[in-house]
Amino acid sequence: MSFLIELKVPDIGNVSDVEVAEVLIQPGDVIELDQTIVIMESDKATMDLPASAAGTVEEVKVKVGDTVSEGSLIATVRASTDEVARPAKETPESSEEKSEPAEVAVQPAEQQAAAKPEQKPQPAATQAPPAAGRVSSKAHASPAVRRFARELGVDIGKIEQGSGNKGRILKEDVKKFITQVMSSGGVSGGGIPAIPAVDFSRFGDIEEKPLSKIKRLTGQGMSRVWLNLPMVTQHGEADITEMEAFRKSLNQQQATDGRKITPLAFIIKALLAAMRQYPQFNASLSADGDKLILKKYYNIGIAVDTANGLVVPVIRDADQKSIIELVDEMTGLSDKARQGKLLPADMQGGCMTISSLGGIGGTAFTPIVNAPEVAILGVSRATMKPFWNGQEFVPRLMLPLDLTYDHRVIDGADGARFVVAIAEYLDDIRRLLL
Ligand code: CAO
Repeated sequence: MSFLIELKVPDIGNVSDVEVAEVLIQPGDVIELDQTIVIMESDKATMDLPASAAGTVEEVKVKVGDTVSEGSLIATVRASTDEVARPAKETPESSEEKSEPAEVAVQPAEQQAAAKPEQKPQPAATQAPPAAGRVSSKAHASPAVRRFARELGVDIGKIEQGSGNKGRILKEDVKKFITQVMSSGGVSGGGIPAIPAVDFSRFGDIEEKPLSKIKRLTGQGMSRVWLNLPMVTQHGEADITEMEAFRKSLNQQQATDGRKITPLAFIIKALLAAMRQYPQFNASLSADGDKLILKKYYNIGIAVDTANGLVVPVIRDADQKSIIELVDEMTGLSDKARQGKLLPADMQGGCMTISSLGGIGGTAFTPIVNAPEVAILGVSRATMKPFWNGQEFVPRLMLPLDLTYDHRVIDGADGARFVVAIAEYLDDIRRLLL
């Protein structure tokens, strides 16, 4: 004979509207008596709610974030007669404050269940894997340790073995877990498994070379962005045939007092014009993700390749600078970068970054957004291409543009419009005067 049992929140003292912090069961789970099924969190304490009956979970009635009080239905469990729990005195285990023991509201199912033919609880043959982010119910840890882990964003289910009695997970184990994850590349969150260590010397001679501080910090920053931002790269092309003719003539005529003007100065101008046209690109998402912070200033970061690694000095108020002034500032900043003389202030306050690989080569790439900026413009090497003008193919110098954007802020259509706008400004730089 089987019964449907309702697992309810018992008397938890004078506390009501307690938040469900973790749900450790799902339909089909076979649970044991006293197994923690839900963790609740009040202002003052974390409480484990133990199962007052063993059996197979039929329905889970709460989810994380719900508020519950005494009598709230947590789940229904199907149990056979011999499994039906003691309607015992039980109370949620509190990590910080003890509630008075209370009667658990175990309601042996509706009498109709008794009338049903005997049915043993079936262990779910194909149990669903735990949902992403769900804490393993196998983790053996006190509520205080669970809360500690939760506050640090650690999925306690990922800690295989605790160092406490009978493998109980202690705070030290949580700290050790974090250290391990951090030292394997600083990648945490989402419980991403580390890349296994390999002894490469087994396969041939090797040499170990410590990473520069810049490279290590860049690596951490890139991993953080990669894990936090849903990024899309929009590719485009600008016809810079006329722009390049003008730029080269400037350089040839020594019109710039010996300065070498590269395409980058014009690309900065075109980017600024597009940012003015589409202000959502000159913005950052607030830390809570609820607001877009639109900036009224225009600071452009330029990725500079140095012997020690990548750095991104910032040209402040770039919108107020002429082509010559931009060239001077870029030259000054990239020299400073390559001599390792940039100050932290030189690299702060950027609104959008340009990563130009045009001097090196390549046809396209997918740069990573320099968050909290919302987009980055990648530039590859311009090449001559046959362009169909409606009547014939003509040779045009085409500049590849790769815009990576944070898809939480920028829609695909806006991404495409933005690239088209930059291309139009570069196609005909007279538009920059408008
Ligand atoms: N297409 C064709 N030629 C280009 C070009 C392009 N898109 N961009 C630059 N060039 C040419 C320049 O005109 C110059 O030609 P000359 O030698 O004939 O005068 C040559 O390439 C070298 O330019 P440059 O790279 O020295 O100068 P720049 O202003 O274009 O770039 C800087 C300056 C600091 C951005 C660059 O030196 C640099 O460090 N780039 C690497 C950035 C990087 O590592 N990005 C990756 C970051 S990961 O996302």
